[in-house]
Amino acid sequence: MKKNFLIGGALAAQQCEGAYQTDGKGDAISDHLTAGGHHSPRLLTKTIKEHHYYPSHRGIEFYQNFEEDMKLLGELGINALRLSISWSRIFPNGDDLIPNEDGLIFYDHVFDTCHKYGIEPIVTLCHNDMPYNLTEKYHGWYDRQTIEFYVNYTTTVMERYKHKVKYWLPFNEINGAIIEHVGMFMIGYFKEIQDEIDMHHIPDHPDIRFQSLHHMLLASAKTVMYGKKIHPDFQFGAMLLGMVNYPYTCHPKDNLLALQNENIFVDYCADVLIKGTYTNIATAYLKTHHITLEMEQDDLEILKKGTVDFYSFSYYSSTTCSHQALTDTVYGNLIGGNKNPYLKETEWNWTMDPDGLHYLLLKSYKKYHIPMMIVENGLGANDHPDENFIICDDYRINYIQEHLCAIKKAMEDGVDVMGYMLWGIIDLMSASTGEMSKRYGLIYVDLDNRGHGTFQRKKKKSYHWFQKAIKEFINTHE
Ligand code: BGP
Repeated sequence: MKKNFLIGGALAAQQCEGAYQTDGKGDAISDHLTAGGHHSPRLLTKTIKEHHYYPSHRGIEFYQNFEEDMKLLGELGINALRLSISWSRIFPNGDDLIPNEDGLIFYDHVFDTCHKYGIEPIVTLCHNDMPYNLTEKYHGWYDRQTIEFYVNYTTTVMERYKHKVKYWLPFNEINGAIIEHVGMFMIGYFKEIQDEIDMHHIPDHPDIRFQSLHHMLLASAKTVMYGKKIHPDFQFGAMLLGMVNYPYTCHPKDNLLALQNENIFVDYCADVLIKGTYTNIATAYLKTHHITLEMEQDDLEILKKGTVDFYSFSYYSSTTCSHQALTDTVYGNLIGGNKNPYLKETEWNWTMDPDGLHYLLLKSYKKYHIPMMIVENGLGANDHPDENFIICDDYRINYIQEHLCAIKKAMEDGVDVMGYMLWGIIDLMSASTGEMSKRYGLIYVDLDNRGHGTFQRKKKKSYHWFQKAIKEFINTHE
């Protein structure tokens, strides 16, 4: 392994910071999402309603506690931490001309604290969130003007933190925009919502989704282009929702379907971000679906110039697909599929498949030949502290161990892996359900699904295990 292998954790602003409307922060989409559950959807509400609970408003109070949290992460021995900047903390309305200095100061402190503990920040500029005002006034990413608002924001923060941050991810899971209905949430297009709606069932318009995605891809490319001018050492990553979608049987039609799914769901974006081009397969897909992208003259040139340096992705689980209608299904990260009889599932019905990670690394590296970074992976599980407040999360240890092992195997196969970030290294609320009980962390946070608790932090068994595992992983592979 290379000496500079990055190993650490990942967080997202809206799932941990809290501090709603504090120090000039504007409303973000996430602030309008109610708490849901495993089988009850989160609602997106146009206004903030008293009878609903909005978990992002307090998060885990990372905003107030980040120094204590970073100290725990420093002791853990990680050398990198992926976190996101809340766009609406910097530009409260999105279209403001001048940034909010208090917001900028907060992240100055966060990044300084990272460096104090020898932790390299990896910064997501937009983690499925945007200032709420942009959704009202511009229908999110559908309006081309949003590109300029975003670029104004990204250049502001890249200029401000150019001596503190080297690794940047312009968007989280940008290919989420390709998923029917969910993609409408990802692009922030809420025009038809009267009052409130299940966030995963916003009326779908493929033409609007793909046009908005084009704007996001352009915004990413422009950010890379300007970023390289701000500091030539900046490293930018594509950040994709990593999907392994096996054919359910060896029926040729299942195999073909799996390939077609992957071509569009993952490679449509990966090809633009990494190779700077819409491939024939992408344009043929648009044509068959009667979608015509509106482009300006230099759009394709911008995409070509603003390609990224590394391929990063989230990976939690795999699914299967069948050309026949099957009823036995599983959930997964934003998309589910057919159940795989060979694999076990988590309490939230996400399939556990470390071999899938090995497979994905091999396949994506062979396709793109740029360094790979796993920027999200982990197990969402209910933890049950005993009467002495001890948390024995062996299930989480097993999960992480098996996935680290899969990474090692991929590296032995020749894949250039540059880092591994454990999702939700400190317990935070779930993005899909808004629950606190779906915990990923090595550090427990005393908080329940309705926001009750002391917010006290406590190291779990997995914390102590990971502390050793990091050293072992780095030593055995140097
Ligand atoms: C990804 C998101 C993260 C995170 C993760 C786990 O899609 O980028 O923000 O939340 O999924 O999902 P969940 O929190 O729904 O368990």
